Amino acid sequence: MSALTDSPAWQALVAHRAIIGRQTMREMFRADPARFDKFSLRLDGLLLDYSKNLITAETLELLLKLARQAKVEAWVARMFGGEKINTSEGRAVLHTALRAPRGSRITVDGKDVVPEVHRVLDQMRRFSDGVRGGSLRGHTGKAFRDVVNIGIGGSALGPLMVSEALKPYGSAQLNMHFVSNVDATDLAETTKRLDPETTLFIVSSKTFTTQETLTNARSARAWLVDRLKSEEAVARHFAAISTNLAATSQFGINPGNVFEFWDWVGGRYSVWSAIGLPVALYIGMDNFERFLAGAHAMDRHFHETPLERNLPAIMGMLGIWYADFFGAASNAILPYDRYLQHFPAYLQQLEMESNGKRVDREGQEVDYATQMVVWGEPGTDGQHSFYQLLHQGTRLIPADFLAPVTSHNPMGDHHAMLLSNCFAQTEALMLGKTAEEARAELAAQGLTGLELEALLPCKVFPGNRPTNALLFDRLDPHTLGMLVALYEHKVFVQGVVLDINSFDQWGVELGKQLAGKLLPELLGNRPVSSHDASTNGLINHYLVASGKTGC
Ligand code: G6Q
Repeated sequence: MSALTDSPAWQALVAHRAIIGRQTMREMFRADPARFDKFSLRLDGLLLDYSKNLITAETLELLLKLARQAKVEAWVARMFGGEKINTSEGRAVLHTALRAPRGSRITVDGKDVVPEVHRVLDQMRRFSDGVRGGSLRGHTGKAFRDVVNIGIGGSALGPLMVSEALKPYGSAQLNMHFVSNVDATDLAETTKRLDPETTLFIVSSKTFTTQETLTNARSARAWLVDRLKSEEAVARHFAAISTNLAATSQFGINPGNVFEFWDWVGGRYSVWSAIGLPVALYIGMDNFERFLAGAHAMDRHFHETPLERNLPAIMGMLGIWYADFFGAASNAILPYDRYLQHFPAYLQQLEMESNGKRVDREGQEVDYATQMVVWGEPGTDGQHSFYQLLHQGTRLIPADFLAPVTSHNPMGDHHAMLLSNCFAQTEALMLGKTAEEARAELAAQGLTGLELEALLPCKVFPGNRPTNALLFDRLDPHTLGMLVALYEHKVFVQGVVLDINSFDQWGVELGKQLAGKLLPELLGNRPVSSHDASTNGLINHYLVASGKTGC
């Protein structure tokens, strides 16, 4: 047993789990009409209803004891204070500094980073105002109409998710495109519809060494130079965002179009930095700053609020409750808002790359579950496909339902219908349908005898399936900033309690190394025998089938 699973707080939860296992949420709600008031929290326009969870007041008390045993509050202070808590990379973790107001002071190695952050934000404002206002134009003097972000992972998912989520605030003059995959189809299908004279490329890469991004950037550059018949055009049509300024200059990007960020910003936490430039271009810098302000409001809440009323802490501990004490292996993210269609994919990276680890901070293999698989789809679409498994499958899948009170697109009763589906699903997942209820329903439909008995088991829903509901007034920049920061801090709480470094990603680095290793063999024309039989077989099949080599 590890120190964590052997600890009093963990063992108390193991014992408590057995008691909770004998209760149902149905009974809990029946016994306590004030359950919603007890287990819901409000922050600005955000409501978290966590009353439909398999918890009692005692459960929460025990979960927060575990959080305190792990010294969550002290770790929060260490992160906000710029301590190098990303130990395997020797870095501070300061995405919170990216949304700190002008004039605050946050130091790394004795240096206040806030002025640097605002220097780059000011540069982003000048650039985005210039592009949106038409003073920054392409090589032939035309205003930009299309922006193509070339980047992958943390340098793509954030700008993509936020641009889509804040579409109602987007410029009607600019079309946003995101090219991430090294599959040439991504770039080819994007450029097919573009006019090079009015296209701006943004190459986003923290390291500026990522194979996919640099390959796409080189091909985009060749496309532009070929179409505009000018090497000089690159200076006006390319911008770059990176921590590696030497590499951006080597690539030939005009230094005036290079936006810096810092090694204390993790890729998946970087949308608040210049990596958010495509967002700023699309929604304007004032709205981008509202997005930052929303995140800052959540930072303050997280930093200053006792765990009992702390949204990220509560959500984080509920996740641990299901992953480690109920054996839940996955967590569904179900936004009832079309604009949040990329939110599940965004959280997939944020959560799974941060806490998908198998050793603790001391390098010991853990004997408890870490990150659940995160997945999801928007709204009622999911109801017509995978919700079946949520209701009647054999697995317990805690789910987060997210929905706006007000739609950006009021149209008849659409929004009331959307929300009625959302609320009804959380209710059904909690209540289920007993055999008696199902029997009465079937009897009312006129079924009797063997026919009724045969159908009965299929009509029973076990219920007792936990959900969180996050309601917000409207999906505006401030609210989205709060939501994203809420999940970032939830991940942090879980990482601290599970004794994980949430801020490295060696699994991603492995992919980067492997990609380069095999490539020469595919580019060559000699059969290979240096790998295992399967890998040799795949490479040799490719070489033969693509006509590069004989049999
Ligand atoms: C994020 C990860 C990873 C990274 C991409 C792109 O936290 O480190 O998703 O963002 O691999 O890396 P670059 O920005 O360096 O190109």
